[in-house]
Amino acid sequence: MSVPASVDLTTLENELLHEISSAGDLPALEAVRVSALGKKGRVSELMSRLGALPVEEKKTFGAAVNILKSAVSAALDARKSVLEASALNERLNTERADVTLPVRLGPVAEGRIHPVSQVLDEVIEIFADMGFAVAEGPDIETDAMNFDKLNIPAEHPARQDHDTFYFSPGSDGTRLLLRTHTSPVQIRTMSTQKPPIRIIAPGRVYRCDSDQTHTPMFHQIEGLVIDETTHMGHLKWVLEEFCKAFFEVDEVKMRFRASHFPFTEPSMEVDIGAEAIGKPGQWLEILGCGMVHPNVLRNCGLDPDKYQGFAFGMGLDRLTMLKYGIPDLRAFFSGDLKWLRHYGFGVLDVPTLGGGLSS
Ligand code: 2U9
Repeated sequence: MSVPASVDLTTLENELLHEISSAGDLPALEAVRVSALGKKGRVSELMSRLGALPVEEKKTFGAAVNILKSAVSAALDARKSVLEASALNERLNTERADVTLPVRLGPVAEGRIHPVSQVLDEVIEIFADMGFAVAEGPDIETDAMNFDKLNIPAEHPARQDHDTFYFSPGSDGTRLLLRTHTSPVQIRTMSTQKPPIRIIAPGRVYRCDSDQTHTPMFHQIEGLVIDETTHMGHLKWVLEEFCKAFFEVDEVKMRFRASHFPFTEPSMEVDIGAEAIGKPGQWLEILGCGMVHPNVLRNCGLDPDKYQGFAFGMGLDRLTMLKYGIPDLRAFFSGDLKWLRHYGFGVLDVPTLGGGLSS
């Protein structure tokens, strides 16, 4: 292969120098550079043809292409300096620093902790102080973990109350579901750990229910204590200590009403005197609880003649609304920044018992 006579280096140089001087901004100049000196650029193409030339021609043509390349490079550099200077001038002329503007706070001061996260941290802090560990489990569960082991067999009416979201059955016929309560976490704990057990299980739960006071996903916190001599006196003491610490009051009136849950026997619902949130004369239902049903203990491999204990459950979202006077549950999940700025907590306001939970 030889260099065609039509390759006129002077014409090419003139063309390229013209393109360089016409480039109006830095991206346009870069495009010219690539089209001339890039791997497949017009000057680089010439270089790649050198190898095919006879020795004498190679020398003269090679030298000429090198001169062209240097001229183009120098022109590119010069134009780049001019364009950079004018870009800087343009910014200096148009951008202004207004030193009278208020200082921006930055992410740590401006970010907000969601009230439910804040209340979760408060509750964990209170129970940690009483020796409870935090246990967690999967949101997707089996029928066995969510219902059967909790003494809620297939035909049990409580299954209807739970408005369960089911997945399509797998090839082996098993149906997974979104947990309707965090109780499977306690089942998993009792099945794998030897008592004494003292845990709280916070997390998201799901029920196919949506109106002013129900959302399809909400937050629960449940607790479980299992030991050889645990009794209802312990249950009442733990819950009273919790309520006093959570509502940040010295005394709290509590009312235990008989109730029924398949997984506890006896079972109770607990109301507190609404003085705790500044509404004297009223009662507020805040949680359910009971002594763990012997069937549940057996289902987890524990001997009910040796071990016993209590469990309780409460809705974190409801606790949050009560403590912080937030009226609308649905706003919790709407992602509205205005709402979060109003009801949210400072990133550094970490709740501690010593420093005050919410101050
Ligand atoms: C095991 C054994 C027993 C957890 C309990 C309640 C009572 C209860 C509700 C409160 C408001 C659910 O969010 S809510 O709608 N919960 O009333 N929960 S006893 O009992 C258990 C859990 C696990 C193994």
